[in-house]
Formats: sequence, C-alpha cells, structure tokens
Amino acid sequence: MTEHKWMMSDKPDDDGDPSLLVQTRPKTKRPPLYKVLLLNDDYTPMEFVVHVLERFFGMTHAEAFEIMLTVHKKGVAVVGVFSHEIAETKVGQVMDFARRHQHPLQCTMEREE
Ligand code: TYC
Repeated sequence: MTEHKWMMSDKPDDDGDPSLLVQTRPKTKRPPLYKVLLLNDDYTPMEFVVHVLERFFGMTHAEAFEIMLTVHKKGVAVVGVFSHEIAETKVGQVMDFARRHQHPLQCTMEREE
C-alpha cells in the first residue's frame, strides 16, 4: 500500500490562502456606539438646557441640572451613548427644538472608540 502525499493546494479545504486558515470563532462584530455631545454657548438659557435633557434624554431634574452645569463649566459633555440611528434621532430632536425656540444650542454625535 502506498502512502498518499497531498500535493500543494489539493487538500479539500486548503486553496493556499493563509488568511482563510486562522479563523477559529465566527465573527460577531458589534455595531459601533455613538456619544451624543451637548456644547456650551453664551445665550441658551440654563433652564432650556435642563428641559432638553429631561425631555429627550430621560433625565431627572437633578441629573439634568448637573449635566447642564458640567457643559456650562467645561464647554461640552456626553449626554448619552446610543446606536447610530438613535443618536442621529436625538441630535435631530435637540437641534430642531433649539432652532424652533431660537436658541443657538448645539448638539453633535461622535463615534465611541
Ligand atoms: N452658558 C449658558 C448660559 O450661561 C448655559 C448653557 C449650558 C448653554 C449648557 C448651553 O449646552 C449648554 N446661559
């Protein structure tokens, strides 16, 4: 009986591409998360910002007041972390609400590392 020697790249599952040989677990990449940021300005009333945080981010009055003060003092704060779609919705709601009340309040989103 003669021993069979596989010839180069004739094994059933090996076409010679090394990148296909090292995958052990299936990839389950989680979707990225996005931070929603509120920016300070000199004109938007503090009470308006507190109301925004209560209304669109589900904060209590005390939580909202604390975050508002952080933005006022530091210039910016993360007010929530969401999927891309939810973050976009929150930013849109805040920007629209601020514009309708003629306040220059700015809200943006940024991918979380
Ligand atoms: N700096 C504003 C003021 O003194 C208050 C303020 C807080 C504005 C937070 C925007 O995101 C903001 N009236």
